[in-house]
Amino acid sequence: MGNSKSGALSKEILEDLQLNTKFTEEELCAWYQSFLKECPSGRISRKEFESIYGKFFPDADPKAYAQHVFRSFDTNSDGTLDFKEYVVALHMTTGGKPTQKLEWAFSLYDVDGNGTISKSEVLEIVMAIFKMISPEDVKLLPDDENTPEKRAEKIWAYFGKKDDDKLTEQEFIEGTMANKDILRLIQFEPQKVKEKIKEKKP
Ligand SMILES: [Ca+2]
Ligand SMILES: [Ca+2]
Repeated sequence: MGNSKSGALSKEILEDLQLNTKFTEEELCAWYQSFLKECPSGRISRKEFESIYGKFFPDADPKAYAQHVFRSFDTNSDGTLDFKEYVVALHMTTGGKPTQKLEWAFSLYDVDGNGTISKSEVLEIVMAIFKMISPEDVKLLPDDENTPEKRAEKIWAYFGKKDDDKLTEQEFIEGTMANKDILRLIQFEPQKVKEKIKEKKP
């Protein structure tokens, strides 16, 4: 309650984060200080999040994808990211176990949050991903995955689902773990992005 400006992490949040992530108390405290410097309110709004994303992808249109990522991180659905949500998100997307990453990917693809993924939800996320792929890179994609529709179709076929079927979280995680192709198709290859960011640095 309004203690976000006190400059210290509450013991409760600290213990919770240490339990659920690999970060140490020192790391978390230092991180919290820089988080407060960037976000004095202690919360990141959707707009702020979008603009951070925009800086990383100046040549693309990451708005749609950023909105989906924001939704998947905003676990209490209050329209802002607090420090805890932010750290858990970073942990899941960067340092967590493969299953944690896939749990996060499931929540990303479950656009309406009803606990299952439909084919149209797959298409919606794939469309957002495509807005971030440069036209030159799209040209390099195999013929059966070079449009959002084809790519969504391919993902859905891998799971062996009919058009009106739904994917449960377990099916999604098991299927993705068992098939590297699905894993490649559902994600926005961050490796490529990292290489690009490196290239751009003088
Ligand atoms: Ca929130
Ligand atoms: Ca859903």
